[in-house]
Amino acid sequence: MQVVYSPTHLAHDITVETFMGLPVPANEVAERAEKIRAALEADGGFRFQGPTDHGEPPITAVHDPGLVRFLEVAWSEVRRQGLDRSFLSADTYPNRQMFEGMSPDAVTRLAREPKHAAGRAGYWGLDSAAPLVAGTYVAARAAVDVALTAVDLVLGGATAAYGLCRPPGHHAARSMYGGYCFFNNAAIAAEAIVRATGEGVAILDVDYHHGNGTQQIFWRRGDVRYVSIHAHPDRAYPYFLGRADEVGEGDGAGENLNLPLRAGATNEDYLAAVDRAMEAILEVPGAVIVVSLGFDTYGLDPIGDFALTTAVYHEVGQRAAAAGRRLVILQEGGYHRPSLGENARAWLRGADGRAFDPLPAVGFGESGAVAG
Ligand code: Q9C
Ligand code: ZN
Repeated sequence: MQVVYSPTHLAHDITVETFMGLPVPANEVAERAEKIRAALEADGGFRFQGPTDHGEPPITAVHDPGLVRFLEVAWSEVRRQGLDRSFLSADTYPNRQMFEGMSPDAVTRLAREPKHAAGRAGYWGLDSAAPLVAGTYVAARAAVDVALTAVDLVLGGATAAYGLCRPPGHHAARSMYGGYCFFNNAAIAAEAIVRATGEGVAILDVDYHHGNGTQQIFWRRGDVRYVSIHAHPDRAYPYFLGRADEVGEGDGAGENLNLPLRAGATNEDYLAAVDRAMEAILEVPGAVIVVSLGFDTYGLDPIGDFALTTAVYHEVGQRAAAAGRRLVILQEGGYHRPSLGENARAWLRGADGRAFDPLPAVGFGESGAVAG
């Protein structure tokens, strides 16, 4: 399988995030992508290439140009405004209730992008867990190019391609960043495929978290079906979206499928959900599936509560490929650094129809890791 990777992700050099107001060691760190790269290189069965520059139009095809401009200038604004910080995180968010009782006209007039960087970050941001640093914008742009280069490979005839995107993307909505995500790599990829082929696309999101951004972007679209397996929002980020009754509206009615799972979900629970998801994907025409691939479903993940093992990733990769459609596989989350490389190898070898044997040197005592 072809892998697209760019070292530019290293510029998004994050060490701290905040969780419920407290600074904590960052989860979405550069080491994640480097672990995956090292494991795929050691495997020997993957061919690496860099991304090609696709410019801004594919991004503004799904995102508000205002979001792009904010992310581009945010760090220079932090400096220009003399803010003594190593990262930008919002101070104030425009809670909907701030404008309660005001007419839609008044809200449009008053709820505008503020001047102060701490307010601008709140205007465009969802949460305080996505710190923005000096190199965030170039890294997020490179992640988009990685995704679009994987699209090019698949539209050029490859059965599957893997984009090692970092930062991830599926929490980023049309006009909002958040959840470690800045641009929605998977949504940008899906939209590029629709525009290039004139065909519908299905998105399979197997990150532990609900991809609220991808759901929002395609909510009213009849040509992009979004199917997600994730932790129930009653107990997990992004809290406000991800329930089974969110099915889309207008042309998109029935095109959104959320499969929320309980805490402690097992390999068996998970594979049952994967089968439902693939069934829904095969109902709609289209030659390509975009996969939002997260490994925060792993049993040892520090922010997830599922119980999946490495063996199940190999199986999920196989079942995704069994649809007989071409796969654009894009990296989302996954925060247990020691297992990321092996889990990615297992998934991608499964998608390639190859057996998976753990690399003994990097195993860490998990039973049941051998499959196929
Ligand atoms: N205690 C992705 O997996 N909240 N984003 C973390 C940790 C934000 C996850 C709370 C989680 C965002 C792409
Ligand atoms: Zn996640």
